[in-house]
Amino acid sequence: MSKEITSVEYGLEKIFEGAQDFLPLLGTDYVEFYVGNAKQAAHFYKTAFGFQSLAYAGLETGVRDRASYVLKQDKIRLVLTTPLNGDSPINDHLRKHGDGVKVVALWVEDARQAFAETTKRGAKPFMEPTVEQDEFGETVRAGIYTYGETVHIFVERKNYNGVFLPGYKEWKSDYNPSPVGLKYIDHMVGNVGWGEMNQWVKWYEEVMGFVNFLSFDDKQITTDYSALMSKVMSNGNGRIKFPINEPAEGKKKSQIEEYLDFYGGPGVQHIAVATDDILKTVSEMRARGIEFLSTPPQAYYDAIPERLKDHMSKFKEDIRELQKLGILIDADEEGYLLQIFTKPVEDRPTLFFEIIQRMGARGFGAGNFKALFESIEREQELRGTL
Ligand code: TYF
Ligand code: FE
Repeated sequence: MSKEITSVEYGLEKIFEGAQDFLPLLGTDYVEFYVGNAKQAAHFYKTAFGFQSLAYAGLETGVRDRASYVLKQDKIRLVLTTPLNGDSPINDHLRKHGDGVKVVALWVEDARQAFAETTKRGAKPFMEPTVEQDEFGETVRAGIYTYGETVHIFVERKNYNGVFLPGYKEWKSDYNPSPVGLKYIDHMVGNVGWGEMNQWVKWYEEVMGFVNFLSFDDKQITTDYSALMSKVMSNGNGRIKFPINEPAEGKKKSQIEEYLDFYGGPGVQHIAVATDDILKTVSEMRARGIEFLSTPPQAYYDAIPERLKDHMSKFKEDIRELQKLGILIDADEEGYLLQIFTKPVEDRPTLFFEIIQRMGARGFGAGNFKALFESIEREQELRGTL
């Protein structure tokens, strides 16, 4: 993984002076999903999301209890893991949550130190510091629990030259659909239970040294039904951003409550991935079968020039093209952003993806919340969960 920092991240360094550096994070290392059938899930993420085959561990490589497929697209690495027998504890996770994110792995210089600093501050251990090695070198990993059964694993890969981690073999496939332009993970959002948002905000502050740099209360983001509150946590260099949502009381059932019911508790709600050509990325994904939330009404697009104001002169995209694909547009002081949300990618209405293109803006599309939540409510209506 390169240490390249985007201009967005440079700007954030000034804002996050308040963050503490007892846990320096270099970036997201990988995201691991527990799934019912990793072979088929890998095919889906290759075909529809344009990921490339990278590495594999399973029976053929001497691993007896699980199979893991590692996929890559630019800086993003996904690991899809499935249990190989009924005794595996991964089954308990699957029974409870269905397919979903188990591990948000963070790249560090020193995994032992990351584990020591965070557990000292109250983190519940998931995995003691563990050295793994093969002919390509050595890695150290250690893990802690965050919300629900989700974990953070700290990955120290010093001079490791293998394709992913020790124990994995290079996965060469004859089936290689082209990438769709996904570049890096912009943010990953967690849903937590009623009244639990502030304790997780405090946890990220105290245990991880993060800062709360943006908050959305229920008045800003309550439509007729889909009430929630959200606080965005960031590490000191701004590379890692974790918004945390909790349900709020609305006229009908909050989308966050729907998630909690079907996931069986707190977990990762969405993964936002950055592209620098959202028109191309989204048309590719649509052509490959990915379903996105419904397009907002004409009035939403009519209001765009007014919303963009001074940024309109810099605005390069054709609003009609964006509308055709259902892409949302928002602006803040620093620039604008383009974003769109998939429908959940499992049968349970749980995890979904966001595709985002930042044109200077550092926000999260607050101006789109109303249109977005109305689209989500239309889906909830169809599911009978409103
Ligand atoms: O990450 C965010 O905050 C935006 C907005 O259920 C958002 O992507 C917030 C809640 C939600 C979907 C999107
Ligand atoms: Fe988001």
